[in-house]
Amino acid sequence: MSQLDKLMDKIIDLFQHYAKKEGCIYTLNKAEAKELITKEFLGECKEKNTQQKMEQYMTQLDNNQDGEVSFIEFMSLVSIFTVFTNYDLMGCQVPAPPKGKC
Ligand SMILES: [Ca+2]
Repeated sequence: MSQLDKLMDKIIDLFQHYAKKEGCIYTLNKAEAKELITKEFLGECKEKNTQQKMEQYMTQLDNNQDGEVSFIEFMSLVSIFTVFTNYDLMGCQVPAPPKGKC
C-alpha cells in the first residue's frame, strides 16, 4: 500500500468515525460536523474568534444546504486546509485568484 493510499484510508476512517455517531452513517449532521471541526481542525486554536470561524466552516461545508455534510463536501475543506498549510509551511502567501476569470 502506498503512502497516499494510507493517507486516504486515514481520511476516510476519520470521516466515518464522526459520521456514524448519529443518523445517517454516510454524512455528518450539524453536531457531528461541529465536533469534527472542533477536534480535528481547531483543536489547538486559541483565537478569540474560534466560534465565529467554526460557524463559517459549517456554512461553507454544507455546500448544497441540505443540513448534512457529505464526504465530498468534507473533502473540499480538507483540500483547502491542506493547500493553506502547505503555503504556510513554505512561508508563502496564498496566491490571489486571477482577475477577470470569474
Ligand atoms: Ca451521521
